[in-house]
Order: sequence, then C-alpha cells, then structure tokens
Amino acid sequence: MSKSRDRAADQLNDFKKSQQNAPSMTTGTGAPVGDKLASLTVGPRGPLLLQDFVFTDEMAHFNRERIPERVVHAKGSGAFGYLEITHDITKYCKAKPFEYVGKKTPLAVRFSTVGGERGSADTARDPRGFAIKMYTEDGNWDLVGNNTPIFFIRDPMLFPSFIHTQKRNPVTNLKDPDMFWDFITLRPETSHQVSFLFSDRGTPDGFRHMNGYGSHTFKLVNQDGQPVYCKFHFKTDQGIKCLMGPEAAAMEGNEPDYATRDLYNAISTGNFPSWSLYIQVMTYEEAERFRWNPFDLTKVWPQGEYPLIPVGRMVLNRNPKNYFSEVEQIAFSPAHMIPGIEPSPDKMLQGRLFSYSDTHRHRLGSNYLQIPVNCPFNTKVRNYQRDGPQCVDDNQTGAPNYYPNSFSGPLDETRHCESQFTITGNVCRYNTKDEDNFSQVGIFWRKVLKPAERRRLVENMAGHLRNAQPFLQKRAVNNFSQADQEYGRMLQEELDKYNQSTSGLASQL
Ligand code: HDE
Repeated sequence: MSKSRDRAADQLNDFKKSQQNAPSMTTGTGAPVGDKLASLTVGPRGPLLLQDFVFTDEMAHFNRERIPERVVHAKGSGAFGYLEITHDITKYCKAKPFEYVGKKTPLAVRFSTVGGERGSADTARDPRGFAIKMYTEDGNWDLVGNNTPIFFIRDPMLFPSFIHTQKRNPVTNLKDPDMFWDFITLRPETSHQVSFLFSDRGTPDGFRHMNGYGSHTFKLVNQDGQPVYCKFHFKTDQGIKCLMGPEAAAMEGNEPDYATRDLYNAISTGNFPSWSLYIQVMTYEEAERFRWNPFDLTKVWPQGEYPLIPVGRMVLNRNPKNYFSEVEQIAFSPAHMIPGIEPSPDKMLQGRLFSYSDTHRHRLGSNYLQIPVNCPFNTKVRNYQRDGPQCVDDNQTGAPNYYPNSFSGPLDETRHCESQFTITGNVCRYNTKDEDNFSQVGIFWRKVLKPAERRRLVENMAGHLRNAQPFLQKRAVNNFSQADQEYGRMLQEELDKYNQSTSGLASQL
C-alpha cells in the first residue's frame, strides 16, 4: 500500500463499506432535514429567517464544539484492548484483574506528549504519557504513567511552575530556553529525568516501541490484608526503537502526527501492539530500612535488588470508533483505584490524587464519569451522588439519595476498607531539593548508556541548552558534572562548538 493510501487514509472508505446506504439526515432533535445546503431566506438575496432551525441548531452547536484541551498531555492517541494475566501474583494482590492466570480485563490506553498543544507534533522531544484505564468488576482502575520510570521533581508543589517552563513564555508566546534551563538548573533533582529526556528515549519511534511505567510506588494488598510496596513496568514487546534527534525534529514539520498514524495503521492492519507487565515488590520492612526514600519519584529501584516479576500482557486490538468521544473525553486519574491497589506516601502521587479528577470536572463537567468511555461498565455505580450538569444516566432512579437509610439504599461493607497503616512524623514543609540528586544520574550515564548514546545525549542537550544564557549553561554543566565529570566535560565541549561558531560568526560581522 503506498504511504499516501495507508489504512488511516482509507477510514472513510472503510466506513462506507460498513454501511448499507446513507441514512436520512436529521437536526439535533431528530427532525428530518429537507435541505442542508441552503439557508431559509426571503428571496434569493436574503435576509435569513430566525425560524430556520436547521441553520441555528447546527451553528449554535458548532460554536460550542471545542472543550478545554488538557493543561498537559494535550496531544495524544488512544486505543483499546485487554490485560491478560500470565503469572499468579495473588499472594501479593487481591485486585480483580489478577484473580487467575488467563483472566482478561478490558482496557483503554492513551499515549501522549506532555508540553505541546493539541495540534502539536507527536514526535517532539518530551516524555510520553502512558495512561491505562482497566474496566474491572470492582470499578475502573487507572494506571496513569509515562514512558519513563522517574519524573523531574519530588514535590507536587513545584509542578505548576515546572509545567509553565515547558510551555510558552507569557509575553512572547514562544518556547523559552531560559525559562526551561533556569528552573531545571535551580532544581537539580530534575537531572535524572532531564538526562532521560535528552537521551534517545526522549524521541521514541511512535508509541509502540516504548515502555510504560506506573513510575510511582504503589501498594498491593492481598486477600489477607497484607500490603507490600510495588512498581509497575510495561515492557514493549515490539522492542525499544527511538527516532534520532535530527530525524524527530524534521518530522515535527513533515509528519507531525507520525505516532498517531503509526498506532492507528498497526491496529487496523491486525498488527496488534503488546506490552509485557512486570512488577517490582518491596516489603514495608525493607522500605523502612532502604538507603534512600523508596517513594522518591526521581529514583528507580535497582532491579538487581528488586527483580522484575512477570505478571501479564497488555494487547491493543481496537482503534477508537470516534476520536472526540473516546480519546478527547477519556479521563484518567491515579485516584481511580480498586480494592487491592492503594497509594504509597509518595508526595507526587498524593498530589496527583487530587489534581486529575479536579481537572476533569473543569474540562468535562462534574458527571464526567458518566461519559461512556469513562463509565465503569463492568460494574454498576450505586452511591448517593445525584444530579449535576450533563447527568445522562438514570440518576439511580428511586433509590434513597441519603445514607444511612431504611429503604434498601446501597450499603458500605467493611471488607472493602483500605489496608491500615501507622505513620508518624512532624508536620512541616520539607524541602526536597537536596535528596541525593546525582548518584542515579551517574549510574544512568556510566552503566545504562553506551558510548554512542552518551554522545547523542550531550549533542541533543547542547543543541537546546546553547539557546539559554551563558550563566544557565554554566549552572547546567556544573550540575551534570556532579553526576559524572565526563558527562559535564562532554556537554561543555559540545557547547563550546556552538559558542565558538557563533562568536566566529560575530567576529565576521
Ligand atoms: Fe500528570 N497530569 N501530573 N503526570 N499526567 C495530567 O490530568 C499532574 C505526572 C500524566 O492521557 C492532568 O487529565 C500533577 C507524573 C499523564 O489523559 C493533570 C503532577 C506522571 C497524563 C495532571 C503530575 C503523569 C497526565 C492534565 C505532579 C507519570 C495524561 C490533564 C504531582 C507518572 C492522561 C489531565 C491522559 C495529565 C496533574 C505529574 C502522567 C493536570 C499535579 C509524575 C499520562 O491533572
């Protein structure tokens, strides 16, 4: 099939083939339409008549088609499929998806970039969102991760400022390297994820050739109420493949929807992408004794000490029927958990537990969980929430809307209570700036990256950092030198090449 006529290009042909014939057109109220190509006017020259409901109905809806885009992760692609369990982990977790080997749980996934607007390129150098919604018999469980096992910061208080530096300068409306590198170099805890960002992994080859991570530490709780800490890893079965920096940059211009098209075409040709799910497990006792804060989102758990335990396989085998209804409106939240899955004290996870549902109420309304793609269709919602705008279900009919009650309203059951845990500590605002920012960056540089990958990392980084002011470049080199002297030296060497060429240019002017 020629590139121009791939499966995505043939969507309308496919639609036509699926229809017997074209149906009769209607207004939004279902009334049949006589003529959709001419407004109702007095004589051929007009004026229009207000009674033309065919016109006013469509125009008024058209004016309200746009909803706020996501404040981050605005550009994304969705797909549907299932999680199939291949290994028994019930000794750790009672959650429904892990009930028995062979069990399949339906799910939805949305892959995304972070900083760009809805119309931006999906090949941008950026972490990739890797959000999964599992429709379980105990309600929806959302694992809202990224393609990176870590994140830039450790305290959610910094998140709005961090994102502001990833977006446009409020005066110029341009991306601003000074904003980016000022924040990054003032908060050295970002060094690990920034190194990941400017490595090859910062420009994955589409969405199928990247891993996904829950990133945070979560809790698994088994049937006996015993908890352990865990991390989730989704390793791509397609193999890791990255676009080289210059290639990804070029595609931002000539193929800005590369990843979207690749995912759609793969699924529509039956080439279903899959990921193998693993967990790492740490006991409470181990966490107490661990040499650093195991809930620190800027660090990974060494797999030599906490090996990957195989669990299952996620397969994506259906494209969205309609992008807006199933992808633009899908609403994930780390707070959407089910019995057996609980949050750890990880400050970033705690911050996210509030933020996501809050942003959905803003973007989609207070009844966002009634939108079909968000609805926990594998169970029935029974609670005392009623009414609100866009209430489109049965509003729980005649059931009492108060609790307790004597009239067969839904009952709470102690067996579904969260696992108990004891916690102590002084309540104050702890600065997270200096909690060992560089040791894992050094390991990433020396042990994870090969020489050619290190070379590309510093080339990619210098290519961006060179546009920031010299004092910011200096601060960046100083930070990365603390991770590894060679890292800092090679970065400075790359910067010098740019600075010499520009100063050389200046001297010719
Ligand atoms: Fe998000 N993040 N995030 N994030 N995030 C959102 O919720 C937030 C963080 C991630 O495809 C928002 O629905 C806070 C880490 C994904 O629809 C918002 C913090 C990780 C998506 C939000 C973080 C993520 C979002 C905006 C710091 C990986 C897209 C739109 C504490 C572990 C989900 C929305 C989709 C989206 C808040 C940091 C992943 C604003 C407060 C860390 C994949 O609520």
